[in-house]
Amino acid sequence: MKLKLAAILWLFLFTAAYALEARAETGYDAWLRYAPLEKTSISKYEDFPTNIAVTRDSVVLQSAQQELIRGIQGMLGVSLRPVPNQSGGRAIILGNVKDLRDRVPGLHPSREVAGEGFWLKATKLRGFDCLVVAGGSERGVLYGVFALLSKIARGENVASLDEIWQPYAPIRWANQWDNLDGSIERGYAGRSIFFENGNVRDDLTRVRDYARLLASVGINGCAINNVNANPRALEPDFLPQLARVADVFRAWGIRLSIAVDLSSPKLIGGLDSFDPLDPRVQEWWRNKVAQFYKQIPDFGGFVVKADSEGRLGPSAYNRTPADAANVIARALKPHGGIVFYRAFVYNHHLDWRDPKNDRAKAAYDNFHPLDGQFDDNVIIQIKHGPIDFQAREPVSPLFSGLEKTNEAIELQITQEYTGQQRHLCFLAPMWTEVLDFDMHAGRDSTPVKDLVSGKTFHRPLGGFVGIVNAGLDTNWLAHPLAMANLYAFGRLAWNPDLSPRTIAEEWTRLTFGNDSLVVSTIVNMQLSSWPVYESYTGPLGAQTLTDILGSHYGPGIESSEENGWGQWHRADKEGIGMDRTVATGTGFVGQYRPRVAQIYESPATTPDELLLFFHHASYGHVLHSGKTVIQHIYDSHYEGAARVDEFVRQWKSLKEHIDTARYDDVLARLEYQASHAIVWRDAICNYFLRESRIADASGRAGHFPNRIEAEAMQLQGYGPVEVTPWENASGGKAIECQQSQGCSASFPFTRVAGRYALDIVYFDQKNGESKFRVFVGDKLIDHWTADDQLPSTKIGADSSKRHRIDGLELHPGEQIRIKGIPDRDEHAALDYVELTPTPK
Ligand code: GCW
Repeated sequence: MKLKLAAILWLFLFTAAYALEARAETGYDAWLRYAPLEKTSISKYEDFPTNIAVTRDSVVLQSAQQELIRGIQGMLGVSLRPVPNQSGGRAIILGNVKDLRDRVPGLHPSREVAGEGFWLKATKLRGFDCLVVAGGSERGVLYGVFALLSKIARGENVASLDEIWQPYAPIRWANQWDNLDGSIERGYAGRSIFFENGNVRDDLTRVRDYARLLASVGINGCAINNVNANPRALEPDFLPQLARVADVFRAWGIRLSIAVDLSSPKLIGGLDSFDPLDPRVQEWWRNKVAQFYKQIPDFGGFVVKADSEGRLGPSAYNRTPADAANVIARALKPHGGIVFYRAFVYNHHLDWRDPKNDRAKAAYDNFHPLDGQFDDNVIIQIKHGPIDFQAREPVSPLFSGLEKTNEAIELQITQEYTGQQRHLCFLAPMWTEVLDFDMHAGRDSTPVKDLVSGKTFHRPLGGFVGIVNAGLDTNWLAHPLAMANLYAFGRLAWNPDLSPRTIAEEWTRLTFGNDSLVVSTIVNMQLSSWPVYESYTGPLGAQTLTDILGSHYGPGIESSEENGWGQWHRADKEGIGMDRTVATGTGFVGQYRPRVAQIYESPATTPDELLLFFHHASYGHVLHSGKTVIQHIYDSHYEGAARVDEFVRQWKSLKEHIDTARYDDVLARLEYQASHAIVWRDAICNYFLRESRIADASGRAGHFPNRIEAEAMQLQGYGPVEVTPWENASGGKAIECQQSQGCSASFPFTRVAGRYALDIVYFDQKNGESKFRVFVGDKLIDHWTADDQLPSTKIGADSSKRHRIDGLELHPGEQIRIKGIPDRDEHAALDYVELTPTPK
């Protein structure tokens, strides 16, 4: 059949399909949906090749070929016909550059296509319009195929393609923090796709599809277990199980790696020591590694977390991280393996009373003195900031503290401190800020991206590691919009010069289609989401003011203080922030190169958003913005919460433009986020109002005219309880029901007659499913079950939730009654209600 005719037929079918909304969108396919192209785009591909040829047979090239067939079938409705290469006709030809050069005379890229790079070239071969996907290697071909498919999905013209792309850095790795029992540390999207009950899962379908997703954005390696490593991962009987994962990964060009416990020689190896300088220990690692490569010839290597958060390390024998890293590196070297040694080494029993102590200094203090002592197949894996993935941190000074050592930047895709995939927080803007930051480590500019990729100091290895923690949830990361972070990580690791806007736009088009309203709305939401999240959770570089000792989720302002963990902000009655200057503080600023240190040493030159990271400022201190610190805290929290409401409105404008399943899912999440942003806002504003005793110039903080506290209602069965910390519930109190038949809280409506939104703020713990019913007079107007899995078994900010009843017609004198029925350890607790007139 002529393609033009086929195209017309497909056009017809697509329109019909769209009308019926035939595609079930679960999010499983993420950005690789290959949905039928929109009418406006499909005509661009009328002359698209119908044949496909591959220069040689290999598992990676087979994946590339199958992917192309699948994608073109989905988007253009054309079944590409596999043909032997050189057979003529309009074909897509896949192969590595060398093979193609031999077979297709006259095919010369304008510059070298090396390693994992690729060349996409539209050209005439034997008189036929062809598309060549040429890779510097088989992986390069695979990446080229994904790039080509992405262009088509986004409706780009491919008729005159001639593009060469090279990855910025060789290391583009994902890390998963999966435990062998199937749980995931800081995982927010279900259980492990790799492990269950101490073993690798039997069914590795999800692993295959995950590998495909990773490969599609150029990720070439993955460590699959928690860095808090279970030594069992090194047991001989576990190895064949790991080999099964490696087999699945291999087809997508992903190298497998695992995290190891440095004390394994002692824990499982039968030795009485794990001293890296003990020859028996060295021998143990050599043998262990040799066993690995027997079963997994392309094994990637090991990730090491040692002397950190209770993990044993070389300090047990007075040895250095270099001693420890090198013993493993030397075992791996003959096989081509790598050690990722994490720089996240710090003392979590720091004395908080000593104003000179500073956790931020740890990575540099531990690793800078060892520069030059690490073997060439060791990479120091450095978290992007000196503390721990906060809503805002400066860049780690260690990036410019190593010149003769390979390094990689560790970015966190799993949103541990940035809303745990319940809040929208697109991290590409944060990451590009970090990657573009000039560390002034040489005569010319030395942005972080050049330091980590090895360009600045000509290192053989280096690049990017992203902590993902994808799970068994159908859509991988729970929040449908959170997948943009995984996509962005891969794209930035490939090309950190891409702008967050470009990345967000690519992702949105691939994930939701090319409808311009959808694209512009989602891109704008994504791009503002990090500043918005920051504005209600972590002002002016004070870091995420969250519960440091528990969930790392809701507010927990004092939890970081007076303990050894060192995430201190030092708020008191006069001011807030840590003095990290050389002159009067901890001296952390001195770890930066002089031109950077100069910026941070003085509040006058420190940017507002990092002021409290570097300086202790009084509440009355005037920022560059012209506001005082305290007024900034009030304003940013009120503005931030209002901006989340704006997200809800923006999203609602897409109702007719997005499939129902994803539309509803995101809407529910945004509405929840809007309510949780208020919990954050109130906790932080009320806390600092009490501390500073300085009123909010706009009169908002501490005043809630539409609010009725639950403890002030007429209670039947319910009793008041104190909430700790006090600022995490309205008025510091809530009410709980201890009787199984249920309790009631009522209040009379006393305002003018009209339509109102009634917000009921209650607590939804994960250890029970209480039921709520709302009556006006005797009439039941709404009911629901508190069955969410928020990260808490107690009442407080983490479990706070809002149920909204909209457009409620109310008259003075009417009695509103909320009935709560407890379940197990959840006591149907209520915080307050708020009545807001509904605009006509
Ligand atoms: O941010 C902290 C997390 C830990 C994590 C640790 C690390 C895997 O709270 O859960 O442990 O960082 O990066 O090692």
